[in-house]
Amino acid sequence: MSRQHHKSIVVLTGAGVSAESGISTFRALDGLWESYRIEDVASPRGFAANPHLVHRFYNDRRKRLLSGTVQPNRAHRALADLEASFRGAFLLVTQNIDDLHERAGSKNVIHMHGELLKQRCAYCGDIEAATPQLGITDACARCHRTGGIRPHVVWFGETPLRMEDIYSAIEDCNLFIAIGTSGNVYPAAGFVAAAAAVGAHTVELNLEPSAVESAFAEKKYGPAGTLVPEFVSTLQG
Ligand code: BJW
Repeated sequence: MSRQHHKSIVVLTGAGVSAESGISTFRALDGLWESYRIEDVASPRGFAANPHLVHRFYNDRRKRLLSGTVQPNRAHRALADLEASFRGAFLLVTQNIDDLHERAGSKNVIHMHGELLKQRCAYCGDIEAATPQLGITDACARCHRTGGIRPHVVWFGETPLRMEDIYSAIEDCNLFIAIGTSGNVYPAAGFVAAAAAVGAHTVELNLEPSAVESAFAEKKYGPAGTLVPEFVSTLQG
């Protein structure tokens, strides 16, 4: 399959694309949800009940992301190369809140579940670069109220970001590739069905079959750092 056959590509990435960079996934046996209960740290109710715990969860992840030990891997770089060499429309939708796609050179990126390096005021909606350690006494730079500063991430029950742009790109795409995502969380897990419905070729690249594996026309299993450069080279060949 050469890139000449594809006019528009949408790539969806999940935690698996960053696993080889040293960032924990969520649902692995040693994943984040083994140490934390999802509803405690990734829901508005959890934040209301224990903001200290939620701030600590995200502060620790932010510190690690900025520590220097976490760097983009071959999968991030291959996707940036694909975008740079592809002549059609290219959109990278990531569920990840890290900035590794941007550090690798990707340009047209939507962070549908938000960004760890940003903070948002729950009162006025102001979005700013995150301070290293968010806390409950932080004041908003715009409305000056305290207690409303939260990570700029999308928790369960909240609406993912830029959904109209995402669905519009999927409706126009003829190649949809999902990489390193378990297919457990919606609406992202439903994108493959939306892409298949418009006739796009659909590809799953993952360590193991996802929960929505049967919806994909083509699937390859192994580490993203190996699979993604291999697959990208088939598109560039
Ligand atoms: C490798 C690898 C390697 C490892 N190489 N691969 C009942 C039915 C259907 C839906 C619902 C329902 N009840 C409620 C819902 C909706 C709910 C939902 O989906 N719940 C499910 C649990 C059932 N969804 C929501 O609430 C969402 N909002 C919503 O639906 O709003 C309504 C709406 C929809 C559409 C339009 C408008 C409005 C919000 C979801 C928010 C998710 N938030 C989180 C946390 C915040 C960010 C953060 O803290 O980082 O986002 S949860 C967490 O899961 C995080 C991730 O982005 C997300 C997805 O996880 P991901 O990336 O798939 O990671 P894993 O760990 O699950 O999988 C990793 C994969 O990689 C595995 O398969 C490994 O094998 C693989 N892997 N190493 C390649 N080296």
